[in-house]
Amino acid sequence: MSSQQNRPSGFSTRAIHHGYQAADHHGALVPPIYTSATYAFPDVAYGARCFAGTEAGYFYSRVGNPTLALLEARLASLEEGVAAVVFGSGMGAISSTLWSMLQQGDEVLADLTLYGCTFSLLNHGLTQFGVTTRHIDLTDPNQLMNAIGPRTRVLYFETPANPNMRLIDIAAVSNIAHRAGIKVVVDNTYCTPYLQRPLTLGADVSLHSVTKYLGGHGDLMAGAAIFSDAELAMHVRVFGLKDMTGAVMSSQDAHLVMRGLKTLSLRMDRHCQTAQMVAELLQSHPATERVYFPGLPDFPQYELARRQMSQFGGMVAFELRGGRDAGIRFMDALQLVTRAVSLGDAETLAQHPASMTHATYTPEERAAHGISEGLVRLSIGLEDPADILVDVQQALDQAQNT
Ligand code: 3LM
Repeated sequence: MSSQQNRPSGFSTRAIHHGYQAADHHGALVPPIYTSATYAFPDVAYGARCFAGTEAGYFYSRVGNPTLALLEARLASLEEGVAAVVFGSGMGAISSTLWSMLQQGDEVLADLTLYGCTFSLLNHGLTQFGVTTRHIDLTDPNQLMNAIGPRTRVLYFETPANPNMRLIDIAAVSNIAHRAGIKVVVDNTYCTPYLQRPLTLGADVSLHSVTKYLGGHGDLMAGAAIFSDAELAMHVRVFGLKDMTGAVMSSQDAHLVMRGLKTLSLRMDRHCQTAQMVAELLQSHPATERVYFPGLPDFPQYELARRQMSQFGGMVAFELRGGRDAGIRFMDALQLVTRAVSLGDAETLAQHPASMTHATYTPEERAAHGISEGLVRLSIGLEDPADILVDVQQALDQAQNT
């Protein structure tokens, strides 16, 4: 959307307005929710053209729906992509996209650390169909140069990675991958397009668990893929989503996501500010051994974070002296902070990756992939910062004293 004098609208304005004109909908301020699964054809020839792809109309909501289409246009605008496809969950987005991009015999190169279910999809799921994955340390782009093989088709990573906050230099690795003809797929869930736009740095696909910050209220499951190439987006829609996974988002959930997007920038500013305070508290407390937060000046990739992200995010991970037992004592002592997986909600959440989100790795795999058994992960919420800090402080004190 552009406003007066063709000045491009800012991020928050597009998150609220992009793609919708109330005048086209009886003046309704909030876009309608189209719940219809199917669509009436004026005649048989029209329906046949829809199925042949020569007519742009809607014909079945697994392939396209006006409410989902508005959300897709908004996400494409926010990520600065050319097209987006939404899904019923983040895993729906990831699996539909990868299923569409890979064939038997192909190889994925992935960073060492990935969200647990993505790791399982790559190492236990796609392997059943002859697609293999090799994990390399992508924090060193030189490793990529030497690792690309004749079967490599896709480079896949998260930045920051769930749960240990490794950062990958999107521009550097995309450059190397593209010279070898390899597509770059980035999971941008932790940042959202408000903090980081992978497509502008050279990636081909930016993926989201929309369940997290984009929805923002812990009340829906959804996913999205945003593309720099309209042809790939169409292939993922009409093959990956329509024929392979069927992981379609409901239009009621699309409505809730658009409601969440209206406050995305406000929420992210607050998540980031409070996370910085919590990370600094953790770092200054004698109970902690190590804190992983890109906004701490001694974070090993602090400079990359400043270059690639507009703020440092709302996720913090740390290890306590005393390892796993101390971490569990800390979590069990929390009173305000909720013990739960997921992230990006208004509520501050604490979870233990080794026994929860990353239980899909064996203990040996976790050790090899940089996920320690004592790691605790916090998703910093929107409560009053002082209340979060007091709770974290008292739980740290208790973890240390036992
Ligand atoms: C979690 N993560 O607590 P859905 N990509 C990333 C993610 O963090 C996730 C997905 C994709 C968590 C969920 S663990 C059982 C709970 C970086 C999800 C998958 O399918 O929408 O859950 O997204 O870290």
